[in-house]
Amino acid sequence: MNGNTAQGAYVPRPEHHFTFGLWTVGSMGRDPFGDPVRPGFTPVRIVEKLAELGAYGVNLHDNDLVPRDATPAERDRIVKEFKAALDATGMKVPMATTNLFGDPVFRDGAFTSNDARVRAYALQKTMAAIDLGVELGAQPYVFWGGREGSETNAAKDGRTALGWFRDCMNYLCEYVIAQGYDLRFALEPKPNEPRGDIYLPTIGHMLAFVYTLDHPDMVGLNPEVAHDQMAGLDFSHGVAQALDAGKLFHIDLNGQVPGRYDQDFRFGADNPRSAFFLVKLLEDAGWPGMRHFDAHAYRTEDEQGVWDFAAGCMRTYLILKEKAAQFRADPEIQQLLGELRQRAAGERPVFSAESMQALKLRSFDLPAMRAQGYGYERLDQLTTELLLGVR
Ligand code: GLT
Ligand code: MN
Ligand code: MN
Repeated sequence: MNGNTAQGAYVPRPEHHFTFGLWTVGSMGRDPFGDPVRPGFTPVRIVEKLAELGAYGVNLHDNDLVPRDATPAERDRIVKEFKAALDATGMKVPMATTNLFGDPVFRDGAFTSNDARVRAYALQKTMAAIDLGVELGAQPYVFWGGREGSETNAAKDGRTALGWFRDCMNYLCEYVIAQGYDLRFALEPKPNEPRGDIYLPTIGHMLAFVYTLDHPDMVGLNPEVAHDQMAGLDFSHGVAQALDAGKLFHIDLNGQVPGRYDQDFRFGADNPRSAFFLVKLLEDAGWPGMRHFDAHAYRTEDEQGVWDFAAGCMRTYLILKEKAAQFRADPEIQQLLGELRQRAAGERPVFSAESMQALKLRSFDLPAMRAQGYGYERLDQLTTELLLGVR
C-alpha cells in the first residue's frame, strides 16, 4: 500500500478508463489576452500519443475532428483516417458532443438564442454531430451550453429561454428514438464563462431541469470539477447527489481555484485534498463511467509539457485511488469511522401512527447530546497525514 514502493501501480492502462477530449491536449494555449503558443496536434497524432500514455479513449466535439466548412467528401476522408488510427491503437471514443459555442452565429446562444433560425440551425448541427458520435461508438452524448446564458436580462425572460432549451432537448431525444440509436444525453452545468451568467448553472439546477423533459430517463449529467468550484461549491456533494439520483452519466475531471478565471488545470493541481475526496467517492460508489479529463496544459508549456500534463492527470488519479484504498484499510481511521457508524445506527424514520406516537413520547438525554464531540479533528488530521504520505 505504500506509494513509495509501488511506482508500477501508478502506470495508467486502458482498463483504468482514462479519456481526454481532443480539445484538451489539443489546446493551443490561446487565452482572452494572448495568441496561441503551441501549434496543436492532428487528431490522429493525439490518438497515437494518448494510446502510448495508457489512455482508454478520446472524446470530441464535431468540429474538433471535422472542420466547420468541410465538404461531405472531406468529412468522410477525415473520419476514415481517424477510425484507422483508433483501430490501430485500440483507442475508443466513449463520448461525443457538439460545438455550439465557437461559431459567431451562436453569440446569443444555440438552443436559447433569441433568433429562431439560430435555434433551428443548432438542432440541425447537433443531429449531424450525433450521427458522427454514434458512428464512432460514443455513449453518452454531452451538451455543454456555454453560450446559453446572458449578460443582460433585459433581452430575454429566463422562462422563455428555458422553454426553448427544453423544446430542443425534447426534439433531440425524439431524434435519437426515431433513428433507433442507443444513446443517452449528459447535460453539463457551468455558472459562467463565456457568458456573464449561464442558464442551469449547477448540478442541482440541471438535475431539476432533467425531470421537466419528455424523456427524463434518457438524460443525465456531466458535472465538471472546475464548474462547481468556480461557484464556490463542494464538487463531491454535487456528484453525490447526481449518483444518488442515478444521473451521473459522465464526469469532467480537472482543477480550478475558486474565484479565478476558468482554469481547467491538470487534475489535482489546485487542491489534491478535494480531488482525493472525489476519487474516494467515485471508487467507493464503484461508479463504472469513464474518468475523463477536461483540462489543458498551462499556457507556459511546449509539446513535452502537454504530454507531461496528460500523464500527470492519470497518475494523480491512480495515486489518489491508492490513497482511498489506504484510507479504507487504515485501522485507526476505521476505528473512528466504526464509532461514528455505531452512533449513526438507528431505526429509519418510517412514518406510522405508532412510530409518530412513540417519537412524540421519546425522551432524549439532551445534556449528553449537547456535550458530546464528534472526533472529526482527529479523523481529519489522520486523513491529512495519510495524504501527506506519513501514514
Ligand atoms: C469546453 C468547456 C468544457 C466542456 C467541453 C464540452 S468544451 O472546453 O470548457 O467544460 O465540457 O463541450
Ligand atoms: Mn467540461
Ligand atoms: Mn471547464
